[in-house]
Amino acid sequence: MKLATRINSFLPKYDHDLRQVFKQFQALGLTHVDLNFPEHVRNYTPEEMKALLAENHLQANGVALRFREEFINGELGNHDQKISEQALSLCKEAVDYCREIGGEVITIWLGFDGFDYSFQINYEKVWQQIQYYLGQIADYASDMKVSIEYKPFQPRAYAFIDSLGLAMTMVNELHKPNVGITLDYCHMLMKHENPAYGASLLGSRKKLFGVHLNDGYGLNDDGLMIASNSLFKTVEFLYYVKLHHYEHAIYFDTFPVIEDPDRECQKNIEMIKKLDVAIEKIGMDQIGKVIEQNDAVAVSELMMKFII
Ligand SMILES: [Mn+2]
Repeated sequence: MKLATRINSFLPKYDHDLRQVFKQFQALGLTHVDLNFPEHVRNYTPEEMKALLAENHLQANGVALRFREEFINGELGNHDQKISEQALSLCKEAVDYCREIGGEVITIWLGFDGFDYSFQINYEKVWQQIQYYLGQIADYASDMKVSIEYKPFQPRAYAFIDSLGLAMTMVNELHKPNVGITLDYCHMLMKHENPAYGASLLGSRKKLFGVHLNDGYGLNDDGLMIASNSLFKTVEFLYYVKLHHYEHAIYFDTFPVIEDPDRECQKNIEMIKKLDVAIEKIGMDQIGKVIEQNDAVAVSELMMKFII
């Protein structure tokens, strides 16, 4: 199992020093790293980063774009196309960096593309503009995967690509083999989506390019420890992730603020391994048979097997 976690959760404890953080990652048993671009890479050339990863027996899963203040009114879909061009340049730099450190996935979360008011944006124009730029990025990153991470809202009142449905529509209209979707478990709960449903549809279509695992209560991006609130939803989600042989890292997108990040991460690792063993013990085929019955009582019986 390829496992990664949120670097920002560790930085405050380790003097904001990636060297110390990666050492901890290795000690915890993590295998992969997702770097926020540009903030995590600012002080490291690709060669230095590659060496640092190798030193700690870690591999790059990929880089995740982080757009800051200059993009506050939109990134790829900004009304001012000069700003969108800057966003595109940043994405291309991220692609170059990712390639050089041996990463495979460019994750793009368009946090500022969205709207707060009625009549604020021209939806169709923004849709076409975002699609155009995503296409440009996909062509530039033709040897890599470009993955759209969606979130329903925050920081905007409405995100532009806010759901599995819209993300899939964008991917389908783009029709590029290297563009897919990252499912963030908490973001899905915020949209009242069932994470497993998304993993099933995307997995079947070979479009599941990223998994951000965490937990929450649905109203917020809570970033809780995995399986802490919705245990069975997590199990169902992992079942489909396994069923479709998801090949990239599972990234714990959790936000320990009060908790010690090492202990918190250790529990996430223990939990996912335990759940994996439990799924194997019951058996993928057996779970598949229960699904085929379409019987809620049989499902309840299955759930009890997980807690014995
Ligand atoms: Mn995420």
